[in-house]
Amino acid sequence: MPISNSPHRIENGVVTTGDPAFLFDAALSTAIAAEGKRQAIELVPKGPLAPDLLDKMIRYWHAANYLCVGQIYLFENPLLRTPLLAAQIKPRLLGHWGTSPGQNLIYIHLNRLIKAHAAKIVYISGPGHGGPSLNACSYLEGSYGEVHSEVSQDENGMRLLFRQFSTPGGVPSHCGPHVPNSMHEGGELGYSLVHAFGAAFDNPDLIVACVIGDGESETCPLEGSWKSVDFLNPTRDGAVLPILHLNGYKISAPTVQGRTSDADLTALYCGRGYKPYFVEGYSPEAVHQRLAAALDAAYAEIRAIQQAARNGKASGKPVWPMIVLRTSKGWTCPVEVDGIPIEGTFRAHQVPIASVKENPGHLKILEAWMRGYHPETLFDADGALIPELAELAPRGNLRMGGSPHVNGGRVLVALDLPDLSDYGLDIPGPGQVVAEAPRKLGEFFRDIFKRNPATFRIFSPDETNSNRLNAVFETNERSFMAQTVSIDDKLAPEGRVMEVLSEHLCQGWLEGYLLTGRHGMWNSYEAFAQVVDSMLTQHAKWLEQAREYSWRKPLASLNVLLTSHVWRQDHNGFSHQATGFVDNALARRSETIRVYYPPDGNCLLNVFEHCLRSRNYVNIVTCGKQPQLQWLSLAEAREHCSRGASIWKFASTAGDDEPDVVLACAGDVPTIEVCAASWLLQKHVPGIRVRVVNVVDLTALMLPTDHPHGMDPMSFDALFTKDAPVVFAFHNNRWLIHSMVHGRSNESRFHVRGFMDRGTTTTPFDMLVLNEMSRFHLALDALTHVPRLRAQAAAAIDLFERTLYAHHSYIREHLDDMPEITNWRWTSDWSEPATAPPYAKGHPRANLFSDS
Ligand SMILES: Cc1ncc(C[n+]2csc(CCOP(=O)(O)OP(=O)(O)O)c2C)c(N)n1
Ligand SMILES: [Mg+2]
Repeated sequence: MPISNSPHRIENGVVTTGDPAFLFDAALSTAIAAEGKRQAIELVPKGPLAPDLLDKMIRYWHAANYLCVGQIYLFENPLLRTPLLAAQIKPRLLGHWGTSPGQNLIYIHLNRLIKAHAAKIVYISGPGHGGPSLNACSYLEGSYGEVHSEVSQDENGMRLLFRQFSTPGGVPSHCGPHVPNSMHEGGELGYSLVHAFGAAFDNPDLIVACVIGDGESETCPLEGSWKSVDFLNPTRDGAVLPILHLNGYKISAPTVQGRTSDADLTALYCGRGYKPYFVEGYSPEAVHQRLAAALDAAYAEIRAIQQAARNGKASGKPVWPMIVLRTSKGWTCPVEVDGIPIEGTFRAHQVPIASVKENPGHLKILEAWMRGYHPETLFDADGALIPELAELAPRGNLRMGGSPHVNGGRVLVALDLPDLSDYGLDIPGPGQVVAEAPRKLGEFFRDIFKRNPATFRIFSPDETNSNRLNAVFETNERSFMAQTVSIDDKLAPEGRVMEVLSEHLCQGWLEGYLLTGRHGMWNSYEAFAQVVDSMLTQHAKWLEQAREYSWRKPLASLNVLLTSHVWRQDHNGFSHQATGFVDNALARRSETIRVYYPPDGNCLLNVFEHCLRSRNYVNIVTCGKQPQLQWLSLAEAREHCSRGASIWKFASTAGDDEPDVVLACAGDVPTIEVCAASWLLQKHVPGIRVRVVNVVDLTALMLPTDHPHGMDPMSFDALFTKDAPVVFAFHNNRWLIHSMVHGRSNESRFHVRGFMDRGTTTTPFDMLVLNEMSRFHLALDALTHVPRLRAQAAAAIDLFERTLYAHHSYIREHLDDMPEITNWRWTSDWSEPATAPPYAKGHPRANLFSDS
């Protein structure tokens, strides 16, 4: 298609192509309409659509547009069989018209492409507030009624389609999970393109058409998503066809790209690796023809790229087509109402005519608008779309609403997981040796890749090595389509490890990959995972809503590993010390959120195996990557993780007597401190009865009424007793534990220590001291709450306080933690080890890669 840059000219009432701003100049468009030149103001190309097909496609488009207006306004009289009455108008007018005609247009043209080539195409609606459009298009193709049988293709079904839209007990206004052709709601704007790429990975036959709003295009995640093309391999992946919909406006202001010239847009998108096809116009005939031509060309290019790559005739990163579609916002709605321009302006964004029930003049305008689509010629006597139009839609699974890819559970195949016992870390006993917990998990992932070559990926903002998962690179590379040089490490177009320095892309690609029926995980710095708090929220909400529809089949869970966490930012300092990711996730519905704090490597393996088998959850797993003491064998870890929380007998005083104090912990670092606190207490306060409880599944602390994993009261009391004081060391903010144990026996006995946002670049142990969660603080706390032993404890209290002072001076003088801290390990004869604990057998000691 030609890319025009010349200004529009109006000569004898005919507008010739040119400056796109014309279309969005409200005054001008009003003037044209006032002259009665709304139709055919542009030169209409003769092809590629034959006149009969063009006519049918325009009428199909009218049907979809009619249904959108009906959803926003009508309560009764869906086919306007009688004059429209105020009583037939909904009392609350909600919804978004502005984006709908453009999205209907695109949908119908994709249908044509699907039919012509039996192509597998799915549709992602970036501006998902165009819910009316997706409802309408899936209703017309029949996929909507298949999953909502009451919304049948007749007058009553249409009435329900209208009534249910944005009404209590009905469906929401966005392209949520109720829409069969939706795997992306588009409520929070910005994620359409990243989802599209996630869907296309490892789906070689699929084309993901992605409609991007020009407002949406201003968001940073969308801006960042274009680079996904550097990771899309035409040999083994499908294609993404971005369709940038420049209707010129967002809610009430123009858009940056709507006001950018074609030349500048061309430079921008060419630079990003795409070849833009521009389609613009106002006359339906002209736009339909131009869009058909652009889609034909784009489709041919996609297939040519794929064929060349798959036949070995091309390598490297291809230039993929994209479409820039400039149409008028709210196209085909009244040009003006009460003298105020509507069509082609931001005022068409939501409900173009307000107060229709109250204002008879507005009621007439609405009726004229709707009748202008001639519903009596589009729908038959029963209210079904007439057969000559219905035949334009594809059939069965080729319908975009019938595609199994948008109901990913339909194509999901469980992962073939290797036997976990091959990966267990060999440990001589609790707290004797150190290891970097994620190392073995990396080996597990390596072999999952081998067994599941096209359904598993891991995503990371450039941290796979740093997070100690580097065993995956023994048999795999990082995915990369751009240029490589000889010193690059593990970089190849065939790579399946997706490394890009964008948490948005990691989260979004994974979401798209999972929503289309595959498996994966992403790993991140704990602090920077918060970059995508909002995306995680949206995904969780999607899963929560999807549960309401039994026809939506379960998806693999979204797994996040936070392994560079707050307590061990030895290189990085305060900016890297933040724990809020879990806090945000826990605000979502409990049936969807799972939060794990494995205390060591074998627990991490167990937890992750469970996460990879689970469905429809967001699993957040926090476990450090630094060398840390290891506690449980694989079998013990399995037992512990299956309980969610249990008493660690080796660290507790013998016997089943009621303890003086329960020392509880969640998190790998808090676990070390609690075990060390128990060791200190048993060594220095003979006769004390201590119980150590480790919590690996955080939500086990909650009441069963608040979370499906919540412990029943008897089990809870069996761990924590009914009345003993509990000193709880927690990885995260202390208020989280307080809120979770609310309602348990004597909840005021829980004394929690956790991260208090105190940090800097300092030693690992100093971080604990700064946040008052060191073993000494915990031991002192315990003694405060055990009056029975106060007399015997005086010397111990003095020792612990003195050691804290000594720590302060020691680290300033030696720039490292005291030997009694770094050498500490669990000993049941209470001896002080003189050397640091060794690495576990077979653990790669040498740290070849950056520690950061
Ligand atoms: C991240 C985000 N910020 C703000 C909004 C509020 N919002 C809803 S629609 C909209 C305008 C969207 O404009 P555009 O993408 O151009 O869509 P269209 O013109 O097709 O309606 C805005 C800002 C949102 N949904 N998501
Ligand atoms: Mg817009």
